[in-house]
Amino acid sequence: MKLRRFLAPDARSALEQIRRELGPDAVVVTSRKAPGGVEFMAGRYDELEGGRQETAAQETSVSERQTEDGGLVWRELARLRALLANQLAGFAWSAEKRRHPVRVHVLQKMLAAGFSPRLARHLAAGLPRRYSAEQADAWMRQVLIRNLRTATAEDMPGMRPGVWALVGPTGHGKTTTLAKLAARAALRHGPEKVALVSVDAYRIGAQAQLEAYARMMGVDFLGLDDAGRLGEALAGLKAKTCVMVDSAGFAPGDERFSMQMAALGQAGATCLLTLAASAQGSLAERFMQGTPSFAGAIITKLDEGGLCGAVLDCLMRYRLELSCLSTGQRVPEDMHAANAGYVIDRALRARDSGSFVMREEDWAAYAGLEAEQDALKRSA
Ligand SMILES: Nc1nc2c(ncn2[C@@H]2O[C@H](COP(=O)(O)OP(=O)(O)O)[C@@H](O)[C@H]2O)c(=O)[nH]1
Ligand SMILES: [Mg+2]
Repeated sequence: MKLRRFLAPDARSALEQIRRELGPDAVVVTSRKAPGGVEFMAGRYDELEGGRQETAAQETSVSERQTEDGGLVWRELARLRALLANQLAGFAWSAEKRRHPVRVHVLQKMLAAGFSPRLARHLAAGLPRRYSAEQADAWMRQVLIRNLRTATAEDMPGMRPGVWALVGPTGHGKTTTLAKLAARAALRHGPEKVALVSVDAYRIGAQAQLEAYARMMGVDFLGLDDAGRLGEALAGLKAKTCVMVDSAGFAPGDERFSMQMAALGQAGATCLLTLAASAQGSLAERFMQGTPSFAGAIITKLDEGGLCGAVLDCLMRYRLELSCLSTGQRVPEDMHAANAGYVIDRALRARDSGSFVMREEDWAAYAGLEAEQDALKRSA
């Protein structure tokens, strides 16, 4: 590894000089006071890694104790590199804010609405130059709307013949939404042509709740104790135009969820992931990464406020179609066709409150922590 010496009047200008000359991958190995300011010894990280490989090649000839010490040194260097990345990111954030205030405005607005840093950075980087903040807002809105795939009112679950199943985590509104969709299906096809089926044998009272809805609508109800029996049950429901299936709620990694999905798929059901608007991005993403067989997604509880950017972000990145929207508990009223403009405006207007609002000084710290974590991950 080649080390270079940097002398500057203070630490800040030394770090800026290092970044300018060695790039963002620089590692500071030592720093000390020197006549005329501070002296830093720094090198490039890739050269450091070269050094690490050399060490690995020589590993057979060194004692165990030396290897341990070597590990400590590399870990310490990785930590230093992460700290440096943090400081530089803080400077870079302030510089970016001075140089491209509108780009930073876009980034902040998207992050504040709950969109992922990945999508926010991507959009901010693509912002046309010389846009005012107002132009940037309109551009961002349009890009988001264009990238959200939505079903038409005619494509809402239950409008066309078929077997429709709502799946997802517990408590996000599957049963309530299914009842609303079944009510619409009964209006469209006639109540005698619609059946409500529940395969949720986990939650006490889940089937009774759906059965009560079925009675009110005058549609047939069938309760199964296992999704695996849906196929044979459907054989007895051939006369129905629409069969609406309620399922048990599970966490994304739960193998019972995968088994239920497999059984629903085998029975030919069209499965729609049902998520509350304020679901965390990590929850939505884990469902989408784990199960590629969703035909679309339904967003519920839009009336509850909260940030819906994260769910929309996942729909966009995983190219999953938004099927319809639920905006309240009333059956069947609070149900709407998917509308990209409406949900994107809602997402962009939503704000955290109290201690969760990012203040101006938090942003630089946020940028620094992100950079620090990235650096640590890369060194691991
Ligand atoms: N505010 C609001 N509450 C809803 C909405 N959809 C469902 N709920 C309520 O959320 C709770 C859980 O709903 P449920 O349908 O049982 O969820 P499931 O466990 O996924 O079947 C119930 O109290 C519902 O009334 C909605 O769009 N808005
Ligand atoms: Mg339920």
